[in-house]
Amino acid sequence: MNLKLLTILLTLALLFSSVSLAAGLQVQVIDEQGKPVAGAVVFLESAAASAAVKPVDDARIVQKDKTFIPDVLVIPRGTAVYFPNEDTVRHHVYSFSAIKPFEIKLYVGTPAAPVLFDQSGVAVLGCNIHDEMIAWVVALDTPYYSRSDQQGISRLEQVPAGSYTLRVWHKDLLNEQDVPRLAIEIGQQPQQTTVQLPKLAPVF
Ligand SMILES: [Cu+2]
Repeated sequence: MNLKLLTILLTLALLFSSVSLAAGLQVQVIDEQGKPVAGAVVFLESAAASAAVKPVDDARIVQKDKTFIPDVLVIPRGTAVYFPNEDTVRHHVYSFSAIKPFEIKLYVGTPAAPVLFDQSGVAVLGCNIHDEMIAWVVALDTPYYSRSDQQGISRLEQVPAGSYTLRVWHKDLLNEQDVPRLAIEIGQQPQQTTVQLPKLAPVF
């Protein structure tokens, strides 16, 4: 085999291997009336996705001006979350949610120990002092997730080919049963789909 042919074959091999990793999915999230829904958490679940989960570093929800920032934190299961208080008033962060009941009693500054979210699911957080403070930790059993933008568009890149369940969570969904569960096949080619959410009911 001559060198030129070998070079061409190697280039083709590299090209195809990068294509197989780069299969992307674009999802538009819309509401009952067909309007774009921003801030939805779009994710792909499968046994292989679960096995690929790795915690991320430096996940945090800051308290500033008596508000949780961000109000929705999306993390892979197994991630530890810090709760620094940047206000001068004290906060008392807690959750009664099944995946991680906890409380961090009245404090200022950053509590030394982060809270480990080792199970997947959604935890609703509040502050014992300020009733209007609310946040959600969405701990996912997959590394393949993204948030929808103002146009309701979310993009999932670098998803390995395979069979997945496409799910879309939003903080204004009434309950867990309303989270769609759609079978989807991810192949070598980029694809697009639309997910319509049932009735949304804003908490605040
Ligand atoms: Cu507070």
